[in-house]
Amino acid sequence: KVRSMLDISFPPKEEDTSNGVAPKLGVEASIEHELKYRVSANNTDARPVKLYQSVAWSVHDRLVDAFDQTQAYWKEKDPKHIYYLSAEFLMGRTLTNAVNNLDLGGEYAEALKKYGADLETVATGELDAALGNGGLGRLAACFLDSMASLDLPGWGYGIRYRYGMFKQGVKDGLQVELPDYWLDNGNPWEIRRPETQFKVGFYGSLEDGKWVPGEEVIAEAYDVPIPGYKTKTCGNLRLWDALAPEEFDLEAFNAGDYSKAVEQKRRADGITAVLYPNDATEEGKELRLKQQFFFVSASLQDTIARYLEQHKDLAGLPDKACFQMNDTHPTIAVAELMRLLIDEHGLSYDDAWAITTKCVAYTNHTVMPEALEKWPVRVLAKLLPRHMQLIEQINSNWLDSITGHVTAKVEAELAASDAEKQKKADAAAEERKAALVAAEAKGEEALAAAKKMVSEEEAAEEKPADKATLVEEKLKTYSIIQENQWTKGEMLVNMAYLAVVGSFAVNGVAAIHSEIIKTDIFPHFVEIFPERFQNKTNGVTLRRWLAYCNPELSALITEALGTDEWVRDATLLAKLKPFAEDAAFRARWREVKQQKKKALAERIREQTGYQVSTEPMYDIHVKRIHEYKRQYMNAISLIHRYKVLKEMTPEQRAKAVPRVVVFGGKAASAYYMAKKIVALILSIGETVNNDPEIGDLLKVVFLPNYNVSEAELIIPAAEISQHISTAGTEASGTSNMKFALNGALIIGTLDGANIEIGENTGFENLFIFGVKADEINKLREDRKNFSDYDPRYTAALQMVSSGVFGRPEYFEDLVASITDMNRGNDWFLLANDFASYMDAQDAIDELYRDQEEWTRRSIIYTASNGFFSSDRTIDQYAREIWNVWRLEGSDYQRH
Ligand code: NBG
Repeated sequence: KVRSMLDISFPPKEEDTSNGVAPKLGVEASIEHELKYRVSANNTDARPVKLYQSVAWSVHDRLVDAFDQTQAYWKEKDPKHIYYLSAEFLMGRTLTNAVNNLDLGGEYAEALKKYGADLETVATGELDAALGNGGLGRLAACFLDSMASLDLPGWGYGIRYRYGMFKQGVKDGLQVELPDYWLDNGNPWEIRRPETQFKVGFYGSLEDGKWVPGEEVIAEAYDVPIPGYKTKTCGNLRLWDALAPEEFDLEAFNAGDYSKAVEQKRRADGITAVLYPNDATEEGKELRLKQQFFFVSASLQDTIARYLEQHKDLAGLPDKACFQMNDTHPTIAVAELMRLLIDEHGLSYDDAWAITTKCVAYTNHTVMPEALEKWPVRVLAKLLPRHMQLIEQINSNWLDSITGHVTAKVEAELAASDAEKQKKADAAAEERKAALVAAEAKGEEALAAAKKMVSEEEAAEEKPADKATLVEEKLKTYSIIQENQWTKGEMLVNMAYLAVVGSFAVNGVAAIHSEIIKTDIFPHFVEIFPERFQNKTNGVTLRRWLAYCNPELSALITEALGTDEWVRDATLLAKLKPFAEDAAFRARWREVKQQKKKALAERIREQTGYQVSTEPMYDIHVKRIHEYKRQYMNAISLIHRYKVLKEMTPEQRAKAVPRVVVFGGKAASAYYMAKKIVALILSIGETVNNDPEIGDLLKVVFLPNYNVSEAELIIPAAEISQHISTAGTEASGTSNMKFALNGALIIGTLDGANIEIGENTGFENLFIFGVKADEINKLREDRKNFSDYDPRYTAALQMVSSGVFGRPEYFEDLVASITDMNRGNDWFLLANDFASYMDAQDAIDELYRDQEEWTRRSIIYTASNGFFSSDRTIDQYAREIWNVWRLEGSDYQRH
C-alpha cells in the first residue's frame, strides 16, 4: 500500500451487510432511486442511456452484495485460488448477463414496464468493454463466467485499458482506427479500490545486486464482480490502472513548464492507454513489455500480500495460488515471482524456484511465430535489469540441468555417424592404396603425383567431430536466450521457452494444436518433461452464447427438453437429437432463425446502409482479419460467384441460391496486408451490392467494428459459418463453437477445434475441404510456380488487377502475395485449397435447396456440441492442472 490511508477500523457489522440502498429497496424502487439520485433524471426525462445507467447501478448494488459475501467466505475458508493472468479480457456488455445470472430477469423486465422499456433495449445503452482482440480475450471472459458458475475460487487479473484496443471505422473504403471511448458513459460494473495500490518499477540499475528502479508508477485496482450462473458465487476480475506517484508537479507548473508539470502522469497514462500498441518501433516494443510487466507485477504483489495476511511464510504459496499465464504476454511472471520471493521476501534462489515452478502454468494459444513473443535482451536489460539477470540465471541452471541429456544425445548421434564415417574412410583408404599400387607400376613421376594426391585427400578428409562443440551447438537450441535468426548478433529472450521451463503444466487449446505444439514448437522440452504437456480444448459459455444472445432458440430448446438445466449442464443438449426428425419442430426452428436474420438485416442497414433481404442464405465470416484465416480466399470465391451470376441467363439466375455474405473483424493497426483484405472486401461489396443485375442474388457486407455485442447479434442469424484457416494454423477457434451451438452449419478445414466439432457432429454434416496439416510443409516446399492455377482463381484475381473493383494499384501487392514467388509466395496455400473450397461451396448451395434437410442438420449441430461448454473446459483445468475445488455450501444469502 503506497498512498497513506487513514487507519479506520470499522465497527462490527450489523446483521444487514448491505453497503447500498438496493437490498432495502425492491428492484423497481431501486431503479427509481438511481434515476433520481445517481443520474438525476426524472421519469419523464428517462432517456435510454440514463435508464440503462439506473438499471445498471441498481444491478451493481446486488452484485456487490454477492461479491462481498463470496469474497468474505473465500477468505474465511482459505481455499486454493486460481489467478488467471491475461493481457486481454473481452467482456462485452454486462447488464443482460448479470441480471440473468443473478436470476433477476423476470423482476427487471416487470419493473421496466413502467418506463415502457424492455431489458433488451435498455441493454443497448451499454458500451462494450472490449479489452481484448479476439478469441484469446473472449476465452478469458468465458472462463471467468464458468469459474464463478462452478463455484471455483478464481480471479482474473488484467489491465484497465482506457481506450480499449481501437474502434474500427470505415472511411473511403478503408479501415480506420479510432480510440474506443468505452468508459464515456461511466462504468457501473467496476469498483475502484484506491486502498489497493502497489508500486511497479522500471529501468534503473543494479546496485550491490539490488534493483534500484529509475522510474516508478502506481498500480491501482478496479474490481469487476463476476456473477456465476444461478449460484451465490461471485468471482472477481481485478484490472489495474496506472497512476503517477506525483500526478502534478506544481512547482514546474508555476515556473511555466506546463508539460513537465504533467510529465509523470503522461507516462503513467501511456501504460494503460491501449491494448497492443503498435510494436513496429522500438518505443512500441518497450511499451508492450512495460504493460505486461506492470500488470503481472501488481497482480503478483497483490496475491502475495493477501496470502501473507493469513500465512506466515511463503513456503505454502503453491497450496493456495496457481497463476495461469494466458499466452506469452504474462510470462514475465516467472521472473517477477522469482524476484519478489528472493529480493522482497528473502528466500534463497532454490526455494524461490521450487515455489515458482509449482505456482505457474502456461497456455499456448498460437503457433504463429510472430505471436510467440521474443524480447531483445537489450530491451529487457534496459527496462528490467534485475529480471534479465534472473532470466540468465534461470537459463544457465536450465542448461546445466540438461547438459547430461544433451551430451548423451550427441554421443548417440556421434556413435551412429562415426560408424558410418569409419566405413567410408575404410573404403577411401582402400581406394588410395590401390591407386598407389597402380601408380608405382607406372614409374617415379606417376608415383610422386599419386602420393601428393593421397596426402591432399587425407588432409581434406573429414575430421572426427568435436563432441564439446556439438554439445554446445545443440544446447543452444534449448536455450531460453537465443540469437536472432535474422539480425545476427542480436540476442532474444524466448518468452514461451521461459514459460515452459518455469511452469508445472503447459497446454494447447484443441487436440490437434496440443499435438502440434509438442512436435513443432516445443519438441526439445517434451523430451525432458513429457508429463508437463496437456490439452485443454477450448469452450464457450452457453449463458452468453446461447441462452442470452438467442432467447428465442433457448425457449424452444427448453420447451423441447422440458427444462432449462441445459444452461448449466450442456450435455443435456444431446437430448435434442430426436427433434431433428420432427417436421413441426423443424418449422419452429426455422422460424427462430428467420427472426434472427431479420434482426441482423436491420443492423446491416443501420451500419452500412445496405438493404438486404432475409430470404437468402446468411453466410458469415467473422474473426480477426489475418492471412492465415483466409478471408482473402473467401473474397476471391465471391468474385467468382459474382462473375458466374453476371454470365447467367435470367432463367439460370432464377434458379441460383441467393446469399448474403457478412464479414466482420479488425485488422491489427500495423498489419499491412490485413488492411488491404478489408479494403478488398469493402470494394467487392461496393460493386456487387450496387449492381442492379445482381439484386438479392448476392450481397457482400463488411460490418464495421466487430465486437462481442455484434457477435451476439450475428451468430444467432448465421446459417453457414466459415472457419477456413490453412490447416495447422488456427490453434482452436471458439466462434466455430458458438455458431455450431446456434445451429449454423460449418464450412471449414481440418484445423483447430473444427476437427473436434466434426467428431461430435459427424463429419458428414460439415463442409470440410482442403489439405491436411501434415501435408503443409511439403506443399510449401513444392510450391514453385503458379502455372497450374484453377482458372476460376486466376480469372477472379485478374478482375482485381484490372480494376473491376477499383484501385488496382492499391491491390497490386495483395495479389502478388499469392501469385509471386518472391513476394509472399502464397504462404497460406490459397491456391492449393481453392478448388476444393469451391466444391464445398457448391455442396452448400445444393443442400440449401433442401430446407428440411438443412434444418435437420442445424438441430443436430446444436444437439451435438454441448461438449464445447467452457464449464467442461474449466472443470478439466480445475482437476487436471489447477487442483482447485468447488467451494459450495456457503451460508450467506443473496438478496
Ligand atoms: C487465439 C487463437 C484461436 C484460439 C484463441 C483462444 C491468439 C494468440 N490465439 O485459434 O488464434 O481459439 O486463441 O485459445 O489470439
